[in-house]
Amino acid sequence: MHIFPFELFRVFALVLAALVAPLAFLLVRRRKMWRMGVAACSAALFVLLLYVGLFAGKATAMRPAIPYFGRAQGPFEHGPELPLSSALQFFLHLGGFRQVADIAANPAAIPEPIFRRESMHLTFNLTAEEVLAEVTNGSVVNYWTFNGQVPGPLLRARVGDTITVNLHNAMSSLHTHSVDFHAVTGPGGGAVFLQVPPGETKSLTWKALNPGLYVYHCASSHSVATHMAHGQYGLILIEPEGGLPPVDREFYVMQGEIYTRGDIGDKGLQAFDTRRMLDELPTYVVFNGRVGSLQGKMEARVGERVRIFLGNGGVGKVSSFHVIGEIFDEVYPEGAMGSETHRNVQSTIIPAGGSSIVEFTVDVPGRYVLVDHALARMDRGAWGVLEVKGEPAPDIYKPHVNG
Ligand SMILES: [Cu+2]
Repeated sequence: MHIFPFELFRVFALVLAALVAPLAFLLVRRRKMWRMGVAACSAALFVLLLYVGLFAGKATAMRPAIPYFGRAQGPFEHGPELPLSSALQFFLHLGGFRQVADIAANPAAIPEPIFRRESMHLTFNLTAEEVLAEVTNGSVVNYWTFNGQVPGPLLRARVGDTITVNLHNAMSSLHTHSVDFHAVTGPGGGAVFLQVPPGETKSLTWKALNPGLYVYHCASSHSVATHMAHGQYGLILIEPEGGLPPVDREFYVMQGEIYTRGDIGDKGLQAFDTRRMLDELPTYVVFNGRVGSLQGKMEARVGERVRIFLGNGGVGKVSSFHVIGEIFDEVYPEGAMGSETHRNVQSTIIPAGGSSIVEFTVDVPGRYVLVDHALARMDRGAWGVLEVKGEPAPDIYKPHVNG
């Protein structure tokens, strides 16, 4: 994994130029030292030119998220910017972050359905961990995760269950992390009590009162959005009494955005861009944390019924989820349970911080491409493939060879 810290180099270049320039000025004023003065001037000029040459093309490189004398308008003490000390700590501890070969949650890794009649007490262990991983070939991003994957694991419980969550924050983390479960009834969805500094663990027990498919996410300072834009989100399914109707295949797909100072496909370590996040102009829009994350992991056979648990970590965009060549026989709009489902739907909306469940039977073999139908986002990475194998069905889909 190539993680040369261009961002650090940029900061050093500026600091060096800032130090050398006044030194040069002082030396030139003391005439005896004019040779050294000229040398220092040249050095400052060289550093400045190098800086301009390397970074002037980056449109957002010098734009602060909030103007230098401005103030964020959120309810919290902090704005969305990570403090400079945080950036320095990051580069100093670069070697201490675990490098994850594949950040993507496996879309087929789903806990077993729950059909039991009685409610029970379940325990879920989550670990907040800051890691390094590729968002696409050669582009490395500092992800903040639950359990070292994006999205965090799909958790599955039943309405009426009592759930204990143990949230551990890895020793290598630079930030306090937390979790807000949208399935929790109570202050902060748990986040009020689950603010966990690095190396510590905190626990909360809560009762699942409502069935549905719910987002959980980190809700810690530097704005909640900053933590979510680093990848800290996942889904928890609270099954209704008696469970969901049985299907043949279940998958777990969650959309999210990645904001970097570099542009699409830029190589090396990519610094987080708060301004882009505020402007809601993501560099990448992806399913399960990275470009191509679902490749080779979503398969079904002709005649099988498929269910996809969908979520959207955002942090800025609403997803118009669509499977090219399929019609959703059934949709649980916004992940809601207990009301009527929608039938025969082409695209379903997944709100930022919300969910949806789609079900369909696959009738014709082939490759079915999952997209956000705001289709320019495909080129930012929002696509995946469901591979359907089996016998052709010419009564439904029959290609003709003409001429
Ligand atoms: Cu966090």
